[in-house]
Amino acid sequence: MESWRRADVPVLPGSGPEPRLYDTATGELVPAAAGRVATLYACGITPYDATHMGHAATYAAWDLLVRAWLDARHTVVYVQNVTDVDDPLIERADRDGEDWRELARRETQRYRGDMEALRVLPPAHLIGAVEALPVIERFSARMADRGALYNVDEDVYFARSADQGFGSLSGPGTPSGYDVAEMTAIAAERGGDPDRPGKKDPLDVLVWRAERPGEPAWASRFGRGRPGWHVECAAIATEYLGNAFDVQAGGSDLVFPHHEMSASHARVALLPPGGTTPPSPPVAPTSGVFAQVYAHAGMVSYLGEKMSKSLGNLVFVSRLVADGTDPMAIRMALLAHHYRSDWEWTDAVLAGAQARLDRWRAALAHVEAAHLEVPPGTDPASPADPASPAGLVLSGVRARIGDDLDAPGALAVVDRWAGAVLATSPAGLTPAGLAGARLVRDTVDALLGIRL
Ligand code: 5CA
Ligand code: ZN
Repeated sequence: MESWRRADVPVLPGSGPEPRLYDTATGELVPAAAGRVATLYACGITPYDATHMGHAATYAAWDLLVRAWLDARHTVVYVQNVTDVDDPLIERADRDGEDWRELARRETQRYRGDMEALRVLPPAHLIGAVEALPVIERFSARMADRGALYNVDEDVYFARSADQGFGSLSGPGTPSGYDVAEMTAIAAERGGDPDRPGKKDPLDVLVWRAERPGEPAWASRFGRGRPGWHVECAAIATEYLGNAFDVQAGGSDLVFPHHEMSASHARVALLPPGGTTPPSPPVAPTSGVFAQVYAHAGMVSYLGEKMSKSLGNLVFVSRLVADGTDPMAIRMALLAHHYRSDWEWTDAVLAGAQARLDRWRAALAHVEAAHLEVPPGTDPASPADPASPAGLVLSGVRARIGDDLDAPGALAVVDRWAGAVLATSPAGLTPAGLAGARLVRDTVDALLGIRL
């Protein structure tokens, strides 16, 4: 499906450091990309309601990664799915007496607008589950050919016993360290059906759901029905990024079962026919199949609970913007929290972000208002004096973002510059200071996605 429009990204002098990310599977800080072409799969929305601050925070985090990669002179290939057919979408459409396709179309379009407003750079491929049905069927057929699928009535399940690497993202020995009992409890909360009779293992997941009356269904080699959730991402990610890619990203609610299962599906589907998965333990997730690094964002809560479409405690990007909030203040509010921490959205968070944005803009305006002239021949994209205040902002922001996307640290770097500028009397401002202010403006735009 169509992605969204790309905001301009100023090119900064020199190049940034190789960004490092915390890998959920190993607990280590590792280079996010292995080669010159950096590849990212970020799990996308289920479009049955508008983009809330939790979604926005998660996508803003991956946007920092994309921007840091571009600044480190990588070619970036970014893929995101849209779960445009799934239980919650169908349930919401039924509740509201709306066609599920129309609901998905409208909310996906609203999401595009929200991402544009927040200056989140678009993925090269935004892929809906429905348009990817042939890809998902082909991928599922590979799992079937390797003997990993079985039926419960007409529904098709993945036997996790087919993958001896199962658990390598979140199981025993990983930082999450979930045992089977914990996995079973979490699966029940997150769309799984551990108690369904007839399954070989409570943790086996649905790959193809047979048609139910009144539900959307498509013909396939598994009969008429629709795909399960985990196979959707496994199939789309490998189709567009290849068998191995750099980063899979999502909120921490996706660690298990979603990302564990997608990787498990892929290990099985990508085996040579007749093969078995490598012995366990341990099968390192860096074994060359699927994502090499797993990045997870913390949960944003509101009124004391995780912001969630199913709970309904939501603050929507589109509503705030329609009410006159500057999207850059929203983005500033998101970046004021480290992407891996859980945090709570409040009015005070937004007010603080607006004040910070105002202060940065005031600092820029203060320098511009001195009517200085940048000396002729000064190229705004030429390497700045690294020891100048603006040069220190550039290197400081680069260093903080390159270190596991430390946006709060980066904001503090810019705060110090703004404070120093605002404390300087107009007589103390210099032409070099004006060139520097423009470099800070471009740094904040290119690396943080905030336009002053
Ligand atoms: N379509 C699937 C992924 S394939 C899905 O989880 N959709 S979603 O609309 O529920 O969530 C989209 C993204 O936002 C996911 O990465 C999810 O982890 C993240 N997310 C959802 N709620 C929150 C929240 N309260 N805080 C932070 N991130 C959240
Ligand atoms: Zn996904």
